[in-house]
Amino acid sequence: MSETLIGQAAEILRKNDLGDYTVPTHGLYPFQWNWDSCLTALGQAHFDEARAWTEIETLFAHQWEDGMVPHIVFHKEDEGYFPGPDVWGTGRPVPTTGITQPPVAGFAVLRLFQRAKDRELAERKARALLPKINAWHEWFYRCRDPQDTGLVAVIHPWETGRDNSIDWDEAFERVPTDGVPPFTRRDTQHANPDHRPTQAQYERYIWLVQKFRSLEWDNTKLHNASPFRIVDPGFNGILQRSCNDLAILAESLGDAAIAAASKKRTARGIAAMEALWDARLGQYKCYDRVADTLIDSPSVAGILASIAPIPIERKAAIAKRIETLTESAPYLVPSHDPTDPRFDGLRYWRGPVWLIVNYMISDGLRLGGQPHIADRIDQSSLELIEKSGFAEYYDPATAEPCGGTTFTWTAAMVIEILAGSDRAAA
Ligand code: 9WN
Repeated sequence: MSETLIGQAAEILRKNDLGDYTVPTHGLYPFQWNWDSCLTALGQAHFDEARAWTEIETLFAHQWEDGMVPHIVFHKEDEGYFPGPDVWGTGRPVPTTGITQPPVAGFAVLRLFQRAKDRELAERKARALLPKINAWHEWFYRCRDPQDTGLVAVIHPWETGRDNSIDWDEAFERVPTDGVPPFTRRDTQHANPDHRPTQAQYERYIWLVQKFRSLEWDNTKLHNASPFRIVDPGFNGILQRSCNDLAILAESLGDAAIAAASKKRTARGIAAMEALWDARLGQYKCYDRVADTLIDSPSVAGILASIAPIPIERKAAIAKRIETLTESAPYLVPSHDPTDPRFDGLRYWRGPVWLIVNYMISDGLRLGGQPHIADRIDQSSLELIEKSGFAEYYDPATAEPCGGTTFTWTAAMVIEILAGSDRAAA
């Protein structure tokens, strides 16, 4: 069975491979996405290590001078996606968006490096990527944590990768829609509109893009100018894990300065995360930096934070929290607590299960001494695939496949779960 699934997953990676980058799926997402590519490389490496390094190198070839790594690189024109390069207007030689995405690169690159069979190639590639990833991390703390709190904010829901999460509902009320011209969405032509964000949310997404564009994408201004500034524990947890992993990589490659700076960032971030902990729920919560309040929304962000080297007792509490979720979600891990009346099991990040999220949570909990729940999460991931194929996301109650089909990072995660038995050793 596992050989067949690995074969099917590899076929999807090949089908979506455009040479030096991979599209998440043809039609719905015809460009290169940041965190998709980094996680996809983990799957590619099982067959072709050189190709996996190229996936990440291509992304970093479009890093901005200030250190930011953009959320989409628009390598080729394609009318099938909205908003395209003309809406973003970032003025880059190869167009990109002007916002970023969860920084999984440090985590992915250490994993590629540690398990590489071609040591010479891995050392050369990792050495070249090390200062670039470090510059990205440095950018985060400089531009997205101007008050030096140890935690970074996102300024657009697309940055979190959890675009229409219930976490943003109240904060999004503050984002206006005036001045947004009429537009034609393309996502609803490729996927069921009931599985996608609403029109009202899209108008606010575009308002924010227009606002940042009016500031010429100057990252010294965007954070304070945005009416949407959220500290997301999942996003910060990923950043902390990547800083932690970059420190390990830097030590292996003999770069003491990057190792020391990365360790410091990790330690400060993890200490600051304590302010987001909800002891009653047993998970972290988002913080609204504009309203200066914790957001009362039990989403997977506060569980995903377990990817970071947070204290062992926090991981144990999160494992318990997931046990509780199994009572209302036959398939783990729902992107929102099904007992919350706002939960919607079919609509994108308001309930469905995503395999990349499962992979990162399972990895963090396994490393934190919770192998039992990590195994259950992996098992859910595989059951979803066996039942419903390689979809973008799944209903946690019925396993109904939602969003795009033949999905790249879903396939990459299946290969990792079945073939990446060394992953807990990182
Ligand atoms: C906007 C590509 C991306 C993922 C995100 C997911 C979705 C895009 C969209 O698809 O977002 O970035 O147009 O809906 O939410 O996590 O990276 O797979």
